[in-house]
Amino acid sequence: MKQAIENIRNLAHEALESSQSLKEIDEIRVRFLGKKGELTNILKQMGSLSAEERPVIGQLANEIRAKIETEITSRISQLKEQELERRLREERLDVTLPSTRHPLGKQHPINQVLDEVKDIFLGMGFSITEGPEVETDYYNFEALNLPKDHPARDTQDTFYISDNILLRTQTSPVQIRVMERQKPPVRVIVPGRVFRSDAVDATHSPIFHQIEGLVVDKGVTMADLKGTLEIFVKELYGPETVVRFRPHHFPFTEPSAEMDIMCFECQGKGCSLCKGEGWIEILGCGMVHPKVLQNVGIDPDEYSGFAFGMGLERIVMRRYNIKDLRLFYENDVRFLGQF
Ligand code: 2U9
Repeated sequence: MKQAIENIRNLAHEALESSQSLKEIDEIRVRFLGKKGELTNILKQMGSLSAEERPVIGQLANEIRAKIETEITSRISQLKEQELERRLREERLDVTLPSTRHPLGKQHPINQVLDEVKDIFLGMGFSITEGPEVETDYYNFEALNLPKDHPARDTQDTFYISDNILLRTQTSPVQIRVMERQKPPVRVIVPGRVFRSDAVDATHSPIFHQIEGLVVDKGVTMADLKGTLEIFVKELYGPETVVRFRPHHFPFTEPSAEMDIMCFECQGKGCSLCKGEGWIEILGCGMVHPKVLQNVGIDPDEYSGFAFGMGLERIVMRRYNIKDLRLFYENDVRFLGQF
């Protein structure tokens, strides 16, 4: 029996040495050490031994079992080590290899310029406010000195949802809401989408973006308006930018003006960018109409204010000499990827 046990040790050793998988090792363990394993079978015959032989064989058998188990454990870690090395070898990442480029998305050009404009006005102490796109006739028109039958209403082809509910045609209703809930001083800019049932073409879209601004306080003058807007365009287009104000009319401001900058393409000589004008219209502005202040319970004899509004797409188109506004919405990555 002693020899048989020695044989088992040798057989187990050889089998483990040539084993190539954890599964194989497990089969070897079962074959030799399992309930019906060869070593177990031998031990079952211990009854046939003499009293002096039994402890010797017993001890030898336990030694061999321990040896086989130790060899199984080390063979398992050996195979695992080899597997790891193989994977490290085969899965070695050559970081110098060019990776598959995942084109990174970019901020939409309109949002890029919007953030620039926001930063400029935040820098001048303005806060940013937003408001509902679905508005009432009162906030979008009445409160802005555009009574029901006012002709200017027609200039703005409005999406009416019902008699009194519409999609806002400018962000001004938000400023009305601000003045209702916050007494002067007020110093806000209001960016957002506006809606006009214009036919889509190279310069018109039923949805576009505006930024409007409002300052209301004691003693606010046209000079404050001109100074503030001049700083704005010099920040946006550069310190050498030349501006001019042309008298204009808006129902919600009096006096009103439109502000142009000298064309940065032709320095005023006239070119395709400025359509030969030499000047590029940037925004409309004016002193808040006293009626508008009264509509929100602000006494125009005590307070005054200025307001302005600009179309964002227009600003971006001028900056990048983009001729067709539809490019902003068609999500053509060849176009968007340029910014
Ligand atoms: C209040 C009072 C006055 C906002 C203003 C403009 C002039 C203006 C146009 C720019 C291009 C609209 O997108 S556009 O077509 N807007 O020219 N907007 S003054 O005046 C206000 C706003 C709110 C309470």
